[in-house]
Amino acid sequence: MSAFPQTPHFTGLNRPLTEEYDLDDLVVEGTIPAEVEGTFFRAVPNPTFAPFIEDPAIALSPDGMVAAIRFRSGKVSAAIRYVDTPRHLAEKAAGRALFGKYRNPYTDQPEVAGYDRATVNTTPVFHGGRLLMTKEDSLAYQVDPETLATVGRFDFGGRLKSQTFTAHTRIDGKTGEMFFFGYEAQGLATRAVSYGYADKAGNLVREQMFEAPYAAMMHDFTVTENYALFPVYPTKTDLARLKAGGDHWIHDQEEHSWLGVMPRYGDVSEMKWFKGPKGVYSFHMFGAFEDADGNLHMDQCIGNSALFYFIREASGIFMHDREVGHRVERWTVRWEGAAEVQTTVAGPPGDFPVIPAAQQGYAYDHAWMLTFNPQRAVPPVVGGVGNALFDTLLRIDFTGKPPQAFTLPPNGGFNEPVHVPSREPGHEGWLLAVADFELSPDSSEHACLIFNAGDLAAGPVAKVILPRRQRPQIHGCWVSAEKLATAK
Ligand code: V55
Ligand code: FE
Repeated sequence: MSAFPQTPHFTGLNRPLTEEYDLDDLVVEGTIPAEVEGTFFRAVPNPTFAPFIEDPAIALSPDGMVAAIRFRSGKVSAAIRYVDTPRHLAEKAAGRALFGKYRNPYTDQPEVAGYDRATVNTTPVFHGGRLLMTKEDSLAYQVDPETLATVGRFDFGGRLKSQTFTAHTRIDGKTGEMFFFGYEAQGLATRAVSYGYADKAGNLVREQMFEAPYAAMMHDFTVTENYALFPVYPTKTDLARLKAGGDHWIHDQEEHSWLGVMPRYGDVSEMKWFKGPKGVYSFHMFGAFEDADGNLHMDQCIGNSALFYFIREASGIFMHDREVGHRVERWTVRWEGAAEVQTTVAGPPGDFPVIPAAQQGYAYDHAWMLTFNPQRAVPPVVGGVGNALFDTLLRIDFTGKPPQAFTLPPNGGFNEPVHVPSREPGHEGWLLAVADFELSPDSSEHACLIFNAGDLAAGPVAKVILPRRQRPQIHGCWVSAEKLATAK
């Protein structure tokens, strides 16, 4: 096995994990709230073999692993497993990397020509009794929530036409329907976007195809009670570039962003395109909602260029992270109104926005996200896709109340939190987040911290010690014990 490059993508907190494991009876400091009963699933990409080709976007390509932290009657256990995709199994059998650059099959070894390149390394989703591991460049894979064993590729029993399935579905907080999309849905670099939804039980109801203004990285989308909103930002792909062995993504600073809006149960022929600002990018939206005056509002973590430095560099955009102008921004449109989005700054720099699951599709007045403490002078801990972990968990209030925050010690970084609702009226529930602490270049500590979601400044109410190494997480999801009992 060849050695991993000694770059930040493969060293420190990002150094590869070499085991799968199950651990019982974890040590807990403090008291786990009785309402925290269920499983916290996390997508934790892990590079199994050293790459054989230079790739600026290598950080997006590691094999999908799923990590579970299970809370059962005050006892906590943890597990981590690979998703056994054909790609992972082929490389494991060969004992070396066979797949080349991020989303470029023209750079693969000849023996895997035509293979499913899925890594499903981005988001665990639980819907209709199924745990799905997802990534936007492929279909999802179903995983057994109890054993974490891979069930297989998921396409609604052969009914899905799209070749891709987003890592950001939206599950309506009232109806339980899952809305989803897939871009490059008819093959590499196609403008085709699939839009569909499944009923509460997980049955596909409808799937349609539409064309995006250009073939772009459409990472997330939103729904309101009556509309589906598809943001398109100018990080673009191109088939000729891929065939020449080039990079999947080049950011076009001079191109407009767009917001496609259609009735969520309607026909794609009803889509209206609203023009947005030039050159901006957002990975993640908080959510979207309709107000009493017929406006549609969508809140997002946005910046003035591609948000990953490696995509900016590959695009010839030499902009330091400080110059990107990260912020929370609200986009507002009216179905019958002007053909441009109105923008309003609505919060600080940061990412990984979370709203209560019950508010998905409906108005929310507060949310949580990760950010950097602006008072801190030391550089962030190196880790994760962007090589910089957020040090602060933040509650932001859209009604004008001041934010609340909790900052880790200087060697710590947060992964995306999950929200656990409370049954107590007026209680904002609980937030669970894994914190990674760097001790030295080759040692680290990890813990799952539990906060009262309405009182972050009080610090964690409980801390679960994770005694073995973790991998930096992309996204996570919380599945209550009640929902786990519906698993198929
Ligand atoms: C992101 C992550 C991805 C990806 C595209 O966090 C975007 C953003 C881990 O994979 O493929
Ligand atoms: Fe994401």
